[in-house]
Amino acid sequence: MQIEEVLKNKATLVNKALEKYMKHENNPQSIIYDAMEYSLFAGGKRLRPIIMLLVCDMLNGNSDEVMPFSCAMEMIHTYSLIHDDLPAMDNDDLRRGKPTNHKVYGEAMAILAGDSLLNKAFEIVSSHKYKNQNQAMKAIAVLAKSSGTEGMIGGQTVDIQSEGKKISEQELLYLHSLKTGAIIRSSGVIGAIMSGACEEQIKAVDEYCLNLGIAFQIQDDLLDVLGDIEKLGKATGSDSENEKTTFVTLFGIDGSKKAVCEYTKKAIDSLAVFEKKAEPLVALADYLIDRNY
Ligand code: GRG
Repeated sequence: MQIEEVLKNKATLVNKALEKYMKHENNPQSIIYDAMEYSLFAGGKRLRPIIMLLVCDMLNGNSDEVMPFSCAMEMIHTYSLIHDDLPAMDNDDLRRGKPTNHKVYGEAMAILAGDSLLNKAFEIVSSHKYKNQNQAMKAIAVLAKSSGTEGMIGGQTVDIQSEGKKISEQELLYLHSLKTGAIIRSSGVIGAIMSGACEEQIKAVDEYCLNLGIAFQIQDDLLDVLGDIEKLGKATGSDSENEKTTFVTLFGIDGSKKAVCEYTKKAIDSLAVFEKKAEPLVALADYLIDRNY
C-alpha cells in the first residue's frame, strides 16, 4: 500500500474515534462543544496519532489500547494551536484553512475550547478500561509531562521569551525539541509503551521521533518562507513578522533543506532494529520531507 493511502486510512480511523469521544448531550454550554469541534475537525493531518498507530502496528500492538491516546494527543495538539493563535500569542487569523477559533467564537470561548480539549484528553485516557492498567498509567504520565512545562508548554515559554532576540542554533534546537518535538516524541513512545515494547524498542522509537520532530520543524520554518497559503491553510511570513529566529534565518533555505534531509536520515536509521516492520514509518519520514502543507 502507498503511504498516502496508509495515512488516509489511519486519519479516517482517528476521525471516527474523535467523533465518538466528542458525542455529548445538548445542554446550556453546548457552544463550547461547537468551538472545540470547529478546530478539532478543521482538517488537521493527524500526524501525531498516525505515528502512534504506526508504531503500534510495527510492534504488533492492539490499536484499541492505543486509540484513546491517539485521540487525546490530537486534542492536546489542537488546544495548543487554538491558544497559539490567540492575540496574546501569535495573533493569527487563519489555521487549517479556516478562520482561527477566536475569530469565530471570540477570545474567551477560544481559551475555554482549548482548556476543554486538554481536560477531555485526560478524561479519555484516564477513564478507558485497559488490558494492562500499569502500562496505561506509564503512558498517561508521558502524555502529561510531554505536553507540560518540561515539554510543549516549556517550549512555548522559551519561544515567547526569545521573540525579538537573536538566539543560537543550540537554543533554537532546545526550544523546538520541547515546543514541537516533545509531543511528537511522546506520540511514538506512548505507541510503543501501549504495545508492550521493551526498553530498547522504546529508545529506538524515541530516537526516530526526536529526529523526525526536528526535521518537521525545519520544514515548517521553510514553509513559512516558501509555502503557499492555500495549501498550508495558514498565513506565511509570520516568523519574520514576529522577529523569530528560525532554522531559515540561521542556515538559509538551502542549508535548511539539507538539514531536513539529514535529520530525516537519522530518524530512519534509528529504526534499523525493526527491519522490514519499520517500512511504513520509514515511508512516513520520506513523505514528510516533501510536504507542502
Ligand atoms: C499554546 C501551550 C501552547 C503551545 C503552543 C505547538 C505550538 C505550541 C504552537 C504551534 C506553532 C507552530 C506552527 C509550530 C510549528 C510546528 C507545528 C506544531 C505545526 C502544526 O502542526 P501540524 O502541521 O498541524 O501537524 P495540523 O493542522 O496538520 O495538525
